[in-house]
Amino acid sequence: MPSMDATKPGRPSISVPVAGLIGVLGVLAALGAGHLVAGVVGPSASPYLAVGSTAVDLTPAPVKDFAIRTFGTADKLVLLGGMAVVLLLLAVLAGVLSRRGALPGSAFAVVLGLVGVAAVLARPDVGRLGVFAPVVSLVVGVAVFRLLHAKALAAAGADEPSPTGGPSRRSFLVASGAVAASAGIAGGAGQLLAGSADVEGSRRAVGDLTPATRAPAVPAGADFAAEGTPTFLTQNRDFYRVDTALTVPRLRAEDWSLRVHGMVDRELTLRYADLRDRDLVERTITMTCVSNEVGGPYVSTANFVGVPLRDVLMEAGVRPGADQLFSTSVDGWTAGTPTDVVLAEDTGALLALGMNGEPLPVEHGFPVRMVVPGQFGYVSATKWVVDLELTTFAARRPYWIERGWGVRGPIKTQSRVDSPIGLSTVGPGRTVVTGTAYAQPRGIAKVEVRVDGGPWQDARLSAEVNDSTWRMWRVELDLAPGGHTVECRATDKTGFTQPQERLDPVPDGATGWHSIFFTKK
Ligand SMILES: Nc1nc2c(c(=O)[nH]1)N[C@H]1C(S)=C(S)[C@@H](COP(=O)(O)O)O[C@H]1N2
Ligand SMILES: [Mo]
Repeated sequence: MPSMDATKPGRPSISVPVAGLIGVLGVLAALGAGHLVAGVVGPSASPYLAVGSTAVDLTPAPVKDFAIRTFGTADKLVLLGGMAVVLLLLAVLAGVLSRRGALPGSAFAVVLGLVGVAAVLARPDVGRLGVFAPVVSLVVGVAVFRLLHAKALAAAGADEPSPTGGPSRRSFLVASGAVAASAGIAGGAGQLLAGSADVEGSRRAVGDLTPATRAPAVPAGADFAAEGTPTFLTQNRDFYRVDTALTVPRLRAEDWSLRVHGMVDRELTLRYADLRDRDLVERTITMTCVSNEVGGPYVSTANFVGVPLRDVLMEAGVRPGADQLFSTSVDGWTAGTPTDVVLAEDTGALLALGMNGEPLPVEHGFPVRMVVPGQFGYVSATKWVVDLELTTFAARRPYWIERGWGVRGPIKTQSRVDSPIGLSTVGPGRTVVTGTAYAQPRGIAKVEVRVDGGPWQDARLSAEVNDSTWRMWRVELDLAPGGHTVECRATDKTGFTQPQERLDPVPDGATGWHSIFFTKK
């Protein structure tokens, strides 16, 4: 058995070029598979793109500015190209380190895969299914690397007659070719599936959405953020998000249009540029979700910039009897808003393009969404809106109404305790209790607090902004050491006080007093 003797001095080892090639093919297979799955579950789930986007996010501003100055609109290509070079070098290195055993390369493939998973999970614009892309990528990367490695090792160990002639060498070459071809095809297919729509590029190209009419500046003292309430304006990345989209609809501004039709005098079709070119108005609005439990988190505030929805409906000419404004999003979700609410001048409903100084984030409805102060989101806040039909409540039933929620969704007067946090322990001395109240569009007139079922006492309200926004409150209490329950209740400017009766969010919003229990040292 001469071959046994030949391999005696050491275990078989793969030649350097072949080892490097295996590393590269493993990475290509991983990327191709990930890109293909991303084509189905959402382009931003592609591990390569997600890592790239994360890199962009993490890049310090001066470097970003330099890149934009130097490479202009090619900055993204430069980044992706640079990533490719780094990745290939690492892949070659991992391959070469695996000349005898597959462990180093396998470990590299796992680490790379986990980086992809982390990057995809960190993307705000990836739907729940998105994580499949990097997971498939990881599995394929490891499997392909190990498969090719085993074949190459077999070929290296076999004493075969000619350099390319032996069956194990042929098997390796065939497998390598197949991997290279499949990776290319998978990546290309993923790209085709995702379409060539570059939504982030489109969003960046929008530029400044400077309003002709600015919202009054939020005064100092509009929140008690230092003492536990949210900040008055919610940063876009912290703004609550509720939608049915498994993957966020990706619609470029230049591809967007809005049809206004139904019971109107003349149909309108508006393009993004049509809205952009108008005098934009800015409004500070608190949005609220009907599915909030008492004390729940689905309430946030932003400066929205857009076109008054009322103006658009007036141009179309709403026919008498059209009591429902039926809006549809590009992904088919629908909402029905009372027409009289939208047409009332003081409502301030918007077709919003911007949010807190930037174009709408994709997950908050880019390019255009509706925002109707005073109405829960499910009856009014259609993101990615593409169709407005004037109709009647009798004629059409929107998405959540079909699923048992109320036809009408005015926001209910609510309040919650933000600090102390329930079940926490607070230190000695006076106890500061803060919280949030809202009753858009009526506005908050009063918030009362009581401890352990005692008498109600008035809380101090934060500086007022407008009646379509939330209002923070604060009290200082002298409490004995031990456990305490704090409750709050708000009264709106119509004189209506939030009722004690606990009702579920279904069908049209929860009621009841928020109460928290905490311990004082
Ligand atoms: N297209 C679409 N728009 C939608 C929804 C949705 O599921 N799809 N959800 C609505 C609901 S229930 C709420 S509360 C608000 C939330 O908006 P946000 O995610 O920007 O906070 O969007 C509304 N607009
Ligand atoms: Mo909602």
